[in-house]
Amino acid sequence: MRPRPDDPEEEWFEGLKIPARRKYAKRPLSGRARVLSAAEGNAVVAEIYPNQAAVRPEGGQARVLCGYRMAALAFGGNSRERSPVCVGDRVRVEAHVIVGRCERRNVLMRCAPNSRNPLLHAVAANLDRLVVVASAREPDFMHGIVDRFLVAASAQGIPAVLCVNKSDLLPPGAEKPWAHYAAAEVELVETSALAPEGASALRKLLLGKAAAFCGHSGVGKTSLLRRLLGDESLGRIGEISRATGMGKHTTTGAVLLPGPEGSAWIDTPGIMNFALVGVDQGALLPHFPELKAASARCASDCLHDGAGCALLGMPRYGSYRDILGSLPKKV
Ligand SMILES: Nc1nc2c(ncn2[C@@H]2O[C@H](COP(=O)(O)OP(=O)(O)O)[C@@H](O)[C@H]2O)c(=O)[nH]1
Ligand SMILES: [Mg+2]
Ligand SMILES: [Zn+2]
Repeated sequence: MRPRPDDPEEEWFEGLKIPARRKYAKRPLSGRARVLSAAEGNAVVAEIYPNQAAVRPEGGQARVLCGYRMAALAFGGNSRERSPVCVGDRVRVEAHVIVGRCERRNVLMRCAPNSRNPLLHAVAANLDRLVVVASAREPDFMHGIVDRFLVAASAQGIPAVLCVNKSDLLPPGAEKPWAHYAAAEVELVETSALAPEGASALRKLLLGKAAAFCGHSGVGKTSLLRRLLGDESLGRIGEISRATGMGKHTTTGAVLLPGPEGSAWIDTPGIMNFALVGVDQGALLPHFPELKAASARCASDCLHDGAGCALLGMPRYGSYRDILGSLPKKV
């Protein structure tokens, strides 16, 4: 089966080789399917294909292609997820079949748009850091998707790094509309994937950690990973405008790339719109820590929507209001 582009908001690439589906031995289902404990896992999912996944067995660097045993995974997983496992998932593999998924420490989840039945899309699981990548120029810094990723990270308890890339394109003395993120309990780094040492501060933050790189297309996620890993052949760069239609060999998914000192760095395709899952209106404010702190100065019945509110005029207030308007009252 070829991948079906049911999500046109993602990048699509031509020319990618999807491995031919191999035959998997049918093995009887032993015991009741359940979510496994971390100790029962023996591999980590590196990439998802239709009906298959590439995994990295514990301690090894090699990728192994596996099938799923759906019956085993369906019980433990959420039936609304568009694939039974995601990149970063710890799994149990037996004879080239994923027979179980371990509990997740955390998961970056979004609602996949444009499906007749909205599906949950687990982008990556078990992260030590979420690297939210934006660019200083080309495209100009945009806070909308940055704040959505920061909320998703905060809601899952994943420490976030805001990486503003393409710093080489910023004229000296230019205004930095991201400077205020230092107050938002976010680690802030400026990088240039083009300069030899342009990503060294980021590298220090991520060494030995599991980290997913997220953000709009074209901000330089793949270029940064090439720089960090010293591998110029990795991934696909700058193919944003060549998005193609149906029927091509394409992939949409995240890819786990093993790095130095046990680092597991995950490249993700650009997502135009990151729809939050599992956060309702009442739970949003704490995910904007600097707004939450300022709200102590509001009247106790303040709805943070107009005159007299202490949050008015703060840098991320507009962003907070935008996201609030997109969330359900209760989940
Ligand atoms: N000037 C400059 N260009 C960059 C930088 N990083 C990436 N690019 C360019 O931006 C384009 C998109 O990069 P890519 O890594 O594919 O972005 P991704 O979609 O986020 O993975 C490519 O043409 C890159 O060469 C940077 O730090 N500075
Ligand atoms: Mg990329
Ligand atoms: Zn208020």
